[in-house]
Formats: sequence, C-alpha cells, structure tokens
Amino acid sequence: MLYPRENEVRMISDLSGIWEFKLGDEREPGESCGKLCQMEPIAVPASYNDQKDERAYREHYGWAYYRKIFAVPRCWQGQRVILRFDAVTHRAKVYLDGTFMVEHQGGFLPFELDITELVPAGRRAELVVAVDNRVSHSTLPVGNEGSTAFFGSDNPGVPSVEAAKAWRKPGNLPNFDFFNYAGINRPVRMYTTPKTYIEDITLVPDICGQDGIVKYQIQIKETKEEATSFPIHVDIADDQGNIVASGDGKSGQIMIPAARLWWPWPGEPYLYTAIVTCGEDRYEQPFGIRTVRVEGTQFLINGKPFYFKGFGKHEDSAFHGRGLDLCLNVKDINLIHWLHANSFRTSHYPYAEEMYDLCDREGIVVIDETPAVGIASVDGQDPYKTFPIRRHHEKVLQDMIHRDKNHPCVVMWSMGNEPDTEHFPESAYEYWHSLYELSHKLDPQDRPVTFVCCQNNYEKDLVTRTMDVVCLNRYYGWYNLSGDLESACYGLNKELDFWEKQKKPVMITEYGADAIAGIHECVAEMFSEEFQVEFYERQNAEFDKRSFFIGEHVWNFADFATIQGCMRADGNKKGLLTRDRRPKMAAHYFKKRWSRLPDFGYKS
Ligand code: E8X
Repeated sequence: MLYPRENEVRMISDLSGIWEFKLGDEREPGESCGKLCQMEPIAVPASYNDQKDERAYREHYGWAYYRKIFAVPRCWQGQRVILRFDAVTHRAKVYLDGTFMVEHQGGFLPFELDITELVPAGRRAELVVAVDNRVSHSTLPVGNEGSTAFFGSDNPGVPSVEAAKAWRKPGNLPNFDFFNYAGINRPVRMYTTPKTYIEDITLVPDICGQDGIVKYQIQIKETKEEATSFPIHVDIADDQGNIVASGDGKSGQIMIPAARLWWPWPGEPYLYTAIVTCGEDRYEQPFGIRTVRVEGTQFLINGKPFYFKGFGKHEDSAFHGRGLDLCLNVKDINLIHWLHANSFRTSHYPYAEEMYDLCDREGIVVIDETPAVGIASVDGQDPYKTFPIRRHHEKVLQDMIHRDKNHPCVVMWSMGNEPDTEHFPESAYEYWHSLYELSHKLDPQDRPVTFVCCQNNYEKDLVTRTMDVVCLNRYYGWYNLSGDLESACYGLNKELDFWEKQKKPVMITEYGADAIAGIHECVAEMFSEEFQVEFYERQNAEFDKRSFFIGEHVWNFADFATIQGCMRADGNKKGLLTRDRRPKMAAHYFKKRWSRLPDFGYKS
C-alpha cells in the first residue's frame, strides 16, 4: 500500500478539515447510519477526546460517528480512485451513502477502499466512518476486561468483579500507560492511479565497495482489458534529480557507481529516488543506500558499530491527542538534533508515515514497534492461552513491515512492549519465537528483530535473550529501590553481569524518573528535576563501563497524557521535556552528554 504521492499522473484530494461528529454507544453501527442527527464539528485528523471539554468525550466507551460529504472531481474520469485512511483508532467501519463498505481492526496502520465504481467521477457521496475506541484482551493495545486489578480486593468497600459488572457502566481499562486517544487520528485522502498501476515497490539496498546496489521488486496490477504487460522501467535519481542508474523489468538489481550512503545525523542521510514507470503510471519512492547488521555484541550500520542515543516517544500533544501534527513532528525532529540524539523507538505503536519520511531525510534512526503492549494477565491466567490476539498480532506485524520496509531510518522491528515473559515462560517463548521468525521472513531487508522486555526476573525469562538485540526497560531507583540510587546501581550491575554472559548486544529502551517541571531541591528527591538528572548520571556511569551495551533510550522524550491514576499527576512526567516541549534540567544534561558521545565506535 504505497503512501499517496502526487505527480504528473497521480492526483490527491485530502479530506482533512472539519467533519460532523457524534458519540454513539456500544451497539454495533446499524446497516444504515442515515439517522445521524444533531452532529457537532470535529477536526480531522485528530483524536476526538480533547476537542470538547466534556467527560463523555474523555471517557467514551464504544462507537463514535464521523460524517463528511465529498465529491469525486469530474476530471478524474477514467482513473482508478482510492479512499485511503492512514489510521483510525482502534476499529473502523466505513459507509458510503448509508451502505457498509469495509471495516478495519487496528488503530495505527492504513487501509483503503477502491471507490472507482462506487462514486463515479463528477458525483458526490456521504462518507460515514464509525470508530470504536474499545480495548480488550483481543485488541492491540490490550485492555483489561473488568479486571481484579481494578476491583475485587479483599477490602469489603471495593466491589468484587461480579458486583462491579452488575452495576458499573462499562468502560475501558487500558493495560498500558498512555491515554486511550481515539478517532480519525491521521489523514483521509482520495488519490488516483491509472487503471493499470504500480501496486507495490520493494527496495533492498546493499554496499559493494564504493558502489551501491539496490535490488528491486515491482508489483503491477493490470486490468483485464489492459492485460498486456506494459514495460516496467526504474530510474534512480540523485538528490539533484539527475538519473544516475536505471533498470528494466518487474525485478532486478541496479548498480549505483560511487554511491553516497545514508548515514544517521550528523552524518549525511543521503536519499536517492527510485522513479518507477509502467504504462501511464509513475511513482517516486525515496530510499537510502545503507546496511544494518548485528555482529557479536555490535549493531552495525554501514559496517560501523552504532550507539543509540535517544528516547521512547509518543504521538501525543494537547488538543490533537494522538492526531497527526506535522508542526509538532518538525519541532520534535529539531529538538532531537538540539539534544544531539540520533534515534527513537516508535513506542508503543507504528507512527504516522510522515514522521518516517522526516527521519529518512534528517538521519534519525528508528526502532519500529507494533501496538502489542499490555500482553500480561492481571488475573493470573496465561495471556498466551487466553488472549485471542495471535492472528491480529501477525497481521499487524505484516502490515507494519509492508508499510515501512523501504525506509532507511527503520533499522529494527520491535514486536511489542513489556509482555509477560516471566510467569509463563514456555508459552511466552512459543508465542514470541514464532513472531520473531515471521518478522524476519516478512522483511525483504531482513533487519534485526526484538521486543522490549519489562522489568522482570530476567533469569526466568527465556525469550528476551533470544532476540537479535536485548532491549530492556528498567526502573531501578524508581519503581523499585525507589529513591535509593546506591541500591539501584547495585541491582543494575547485578543484572548487567547476567547479560554480559549472554553475548548479545544490549540496550536500555526505557529508564527514567518522573520529574515535575519546576520542582527543585538541594538534596535531590523523587519527582524533582535534580533527582531525574542524578538518576541518569548514576546509571549512565554504569552503562559506560560495559562494552556490550549499545544504546540508551530514556523514557520519555516528553511528558505525555495517560489515564488518570494515583501514580499520574496530570499524566506521565518522565519526559526530558514538558508536554509543550520545554526542557527540564535532564534535557540540558543529555544535550551535554550526547554532544560528547560518538554515534559510532563508542564501545568498540
Ligand atoms: C512508565 C512506563 C510506561 O509509560 C511505558 O509505556 C511502559 C512503563 C514502566 C513500567 N513502561 O510507567 O513510566 C515499569 C514497571 C516496573 C515494575
């Protein structure tokens, strides 16, 4: 599913803007949504939750309805016309003029509807998108279902699960620490292609001495009438638009003499463009010549040992919620440069395609993560046996890798965040190892594959040690040994001794402390900015002593919204930056640290 790119042949109509909106309930949308009345204005793309200060918007549970009247331009006659939804969170049902058309499960990857025959050129139609925000044991991210984590304590004043189910209004119980923003979070666009069109492009770059090689695979969709095989041509253009190499046919490989490689910032993230033509169709696919490999305990980009300096992030901001905000994306990329960082993880879901394009262009390295967060039972059952998520998880992996496979910035796939791998080690191994093998099979570039391990009994965990890179989330000194950084470093080193024996590259993908901006103390204590700095100073000093340790991703880039809770003072405050992107002391600390840490060869 190629990202919509306008050119001499392909046209785009972006349906972003003010749509009509109303909250529904848990009942499945009926066949006809024609009875939608008393609707209110809503901005698309954006989450709906913060667009109106009403509890019903923040705490909604079930379906919500978006409506827009649109027209297919008369001049698009004879073209194929596609309606593309970049992300609707978490589940969508699409109706045209009251008739159900398509549904999609999963809130962070695109889906499409061919409307060529459904809405002829020169005609208009009513588009209704029903959006379901519910999370459960069968969704990714996972929601608890009336769990004892919330009810059922032995305190007689707290209702049992059964009692709660009897009287409590059903609601989401996210098993994840980010606000359950929902809605049409990314753009909805119409775009055209000729009837015979380029359906997919796969590019696999390699380096051969001073030259670059790009293996390509082009998928064409031909109509019956045009079932002649149009010639396929591939031109490789440099960043000035000069054609530097070419190839013909559905697949092949192209040599790029004296190629300029894609390097992470502050190196040169050089981008070429593969210009594919077939019949009338044309598509321009940016790509970079770079290689990624794990060798021993090193993570090699273009054969050099890379050190990850960066963050776990979120797509999160005031008003937009999880909605695409191009201005914020540019701001964040500039802040990543300002911090002398070089990478981030798309915690905990695939981000908007526009962000990967920016990272390709700006040389920011990305660990691409699925929305598989919360796969841990709070009621003592084995989630791998009781949560019906495997098929959906496989589909999400397939769609994420298919969508992001050509981005040079993507260097590793994370299959998920903090699953329970301790309490049911055998079924955890069977589940994650099968997904690990699937991920390697799905990726034409065969990048390293991992998942992110939560703080656990690492000796009982049989899975994390089998990943290509061991990615640890550890909170010694925060969630355990709270405030005691001496003991925290003791515990951390004990665990690093364990990992040293595994002979795998290890990075920390989350560590951090909540710091409420403006709280300052001479003697640093938890929640102060000083403590956040000291937390990092002490633990980084331990990481620096370990040659197998290949990266530090702090949690989090910025403060972000969560569901309300006794441990969340207006959301999660572990950001180096406030939610409106103002630096805390820890940001200045890392800016200094990372300006001195080399991006390559730090541990070799
Ligand atoms: C936290 C983070 C959360 O925001 C992130 O989405 C996943 C969490 C730490 C879990 N990891 O709470 O700030 C640590 C559990 C230790 C027992």
